[in-house]
Amino acid sequence: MTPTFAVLIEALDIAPNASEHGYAIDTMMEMLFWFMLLLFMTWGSFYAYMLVRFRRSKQPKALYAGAATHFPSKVEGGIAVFEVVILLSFATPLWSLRTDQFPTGPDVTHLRAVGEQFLWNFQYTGADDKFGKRNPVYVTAANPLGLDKNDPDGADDLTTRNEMHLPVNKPAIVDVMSKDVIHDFCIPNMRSAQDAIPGSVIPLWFKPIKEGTYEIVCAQLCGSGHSAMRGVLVVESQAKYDAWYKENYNQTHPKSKMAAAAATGPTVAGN
Ligand SMILES: [Cu+2]
Repeated sequence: MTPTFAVLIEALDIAPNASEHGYAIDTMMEMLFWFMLLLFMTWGSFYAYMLVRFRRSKQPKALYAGAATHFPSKVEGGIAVFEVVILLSFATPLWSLRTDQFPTGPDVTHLRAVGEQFLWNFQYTGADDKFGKRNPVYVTAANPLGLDKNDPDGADDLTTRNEMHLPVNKPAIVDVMSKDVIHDFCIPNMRSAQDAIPGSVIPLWFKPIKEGTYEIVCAQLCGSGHSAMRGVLVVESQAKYDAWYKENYNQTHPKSKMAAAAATGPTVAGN
């Protein structure tokens, strides 16, 4: 397991990390926290020292000439350089690792998360790793994503509402989208969040490393039902995941319905 230096975050057990990259994020967050505490204490002590050092009885008359040396400006310059180094050598490479280098291969689960006031729709690609086409004209209460039921790429797709499952220890790519307003697909335990912006498809990826049930929330104020916009992520063994997929697939693709659709020619099934 990846080592973590996030002592405080681990000890407080708030939204325990369950993703592979989460320890790096926790470590960075906590490092910054301790660094800020150090800065606060340093500047706080400096302030207290100044109050005592320049108290009225010792320094009755103010000096109007200002600083006599360039030392403070050099310190400020040094801090600015240090911050640029932090940004370019730590933050930017970590960001590029998350946004440019996506996992590939047969182990990857690929799905869409489509925000809607006020729930999350999910669409899994199935074995062919291809999403079935969507078209707004097919959107109905029974087909909220507007899937084109005649598209062969979509034949093995599974759609769910507010329920997402993933096999443990395998990477997942989630294409985050929205049907209406700006939402934010956020799974605190996976240390993952991404704005869902109408008209955009923005992928994020993570690798769950602990089995369990985790909360999916909307992290952008998106309307009156925003706080109710919650889903669950179930991370389980590959066998359990496969069984869940099959069971839900059979429920949403009843054989009789498919046969009827095939017999009557191209119609929009599921209306
Ligand atoms: Cu929302």
